[in-house]
This record gives sequence, structure tokens and C-alpha cells, in this order.
Amino acid sequence: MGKYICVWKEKEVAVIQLNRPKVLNALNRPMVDEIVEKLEYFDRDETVRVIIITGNERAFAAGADIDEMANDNPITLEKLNQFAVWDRIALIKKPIICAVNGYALGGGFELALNGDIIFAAENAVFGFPEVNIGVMPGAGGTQRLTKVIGKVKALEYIWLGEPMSAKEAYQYGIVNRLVAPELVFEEAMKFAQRLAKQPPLSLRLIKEAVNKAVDSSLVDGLQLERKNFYLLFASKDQKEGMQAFAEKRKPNFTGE
Ligand code: DAK
Repeated sequence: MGKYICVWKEKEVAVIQLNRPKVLNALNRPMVDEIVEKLEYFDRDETVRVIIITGNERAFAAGADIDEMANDNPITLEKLNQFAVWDRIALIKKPIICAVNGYALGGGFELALNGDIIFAAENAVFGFPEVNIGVMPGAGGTQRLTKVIGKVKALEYIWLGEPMSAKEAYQYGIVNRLVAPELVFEEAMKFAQRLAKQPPLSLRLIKEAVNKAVDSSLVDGLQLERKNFYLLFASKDQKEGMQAFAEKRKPNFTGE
């Protein structure tokens, strides 16, 4: 339990729940520090295979804390160097599943886009309303949204600051599953438990290779994919997986 988050484990799945309900989980700086510290802690913890980030029924997170930012200027922002903390989220190697109910706006949407898989309530609301308060997305939104939905639609949403319904987000391929609101966490957990049965080394090297595809030329991506493919042949799980196939039984993966 942190000041702004709750954490727990269900078998090999760790959960980080954002917990500032009075302000719709607005992300203040100490809260971002707590989230990143826990992500890194679970990334190192050998008993954890998958991480879920979630909020409450009203909000995943309604953005960065506007009150906290209101008096910032470029010099205070430069000195705070908050991005040094935020950028560490993209370095987490284990699968991150975001279970989204209610609002995922601004920094909340950016946090969800920083994860790997999104389960969303049918009535969830995504969006970048920063333009309405005289700024713009600052934690990856213009880049990550554009890479998924393309330039013209990204400009429309980010310029107008209009909400994107969960259904639209699903149609754009931002959201993996649309779920009844009361079932979002449960379904995300079921998926996480399935993932937790997969060989952990494969999962992390697949994540690295797929992320590379988003962010590099096909030639560079293919090189990394090949290296990771070779590397998995050094694992016990590869031997176990292929042996189990030959013996027509279920594999037992240990992460070694
Ligand atoms: N910050 C602070 N407080 C917030 C908040 C926010 N982002 N969102 C909501 N709240 C507070 C409200 O002020 C209200 O507090 P009280 O008045 O009760 O004290 C409470 O939460 C409930 O909100 P509402 O009364 O407004 O609830 P409604 O259902 O009527 O409306 C809403 C829900 C989500 C449509 C509305 O609250 C809203 O428009 N919220 C602001 C959404 C927004 O503009 N989000 C973008 C913020 S800018 C960075 C990382 C990230 C970012 C920047 C830098 N680094 C790492 C450097 C990101 C920037 C942003 O996200």
C-alpha cells in the first residue's frame, strides 16, 4: 500500500491500483513515482510474471494533476525532469495489462498506451483534452496515439480534445477487449493468469521485438527478432516446451 496506490498479488500476477478516487486518480508527481517504483520492483520480482494496472469504476486516471501543474514554467519543468521517471515505464520487460473503467484522459491515456494490452469497460472514455487547458499531450500521446490510429485521426482527436469512446478505441485497435464495466478487472485478471502460464523469457523477448517493430525499420526489427529467437534456444523452457510437444503433454515453464 502506497500513499496513492494499492498493490497486491494474485498468484503470479501483480496488481497496481491507482488510488486517488476524490480527484479521479489524477496523476500527481509522487503518485507517478510510486507507480514507476512498483513497476520496477515487480519487474525484478521472480515470482511475478504479469502486471495489471487499474483504477476504480469512475476513472483509470483523468490525467496529470492540473492543480499541481498550474503554476509550472519551463524552468521548473526542466529542473523537475519528470520525464526521467516517466520514461522508465517503457523499460519494463514484463507484460503490463491496463484494466480501464471510466476516464483514461491525458496522462491517464498515456499511461494506458504505455502498457501492452488494454481491457476496457464498454463505457470507458479515452482522450487527450490537454488542448482545452492550453497545452498538449506531453508524455508520449502525440506519438503513441499516431502510431496506432494514424496521423489524420490523431490530429482530429488531439486538436479538438474530444473524447474517444471505448467502442471507437476498440475499432482503432487501441483496446484489446471491450467488457461489461463490472467484469473488466476479472477479465483482465483471467487474461493475465493465462499469460502467466506462458514461458516468461519468450514473453519478454516478444515484447521487446514487437515494440521494435513499432519504432524502427523492418530490417532493424527483423535483426532483433532473429537475435531474440536464437536467444530463446538457450532457455530451459525451450527444451521443456519442445520436449512436452514430442511427449504430447502440457509443458511446465519455469522461466529459466
Ligand atoms: N487534475 C486535478 N483534478 C482533477 C482532474 C485532473 N486532471 N480531473 C478531475 N479532477 C478533480 C476535479 O477537479 C474534481 O475535484 P473537486 O472539484 O471535487 O475537488 C474531481 O476530480 C471530480 O471531477 P469533476 O467534478 O470534474 O467530475 P465530472 O464527472 O464532472 O467530470 C471529467 C469528469 C474527467 C470530464 C473532468 O473532471 C475533467 O475534465 N477533468 C480534467 C481532464 C483533463 O483535462 N485531463 C488532462 C490533464 S493534462 C507528464 C505526464 C503526463 C502529463 C504531463 C506531463 N510528465 C511525465 C512530465 C499529462 C498532462 C495531462 O494529463
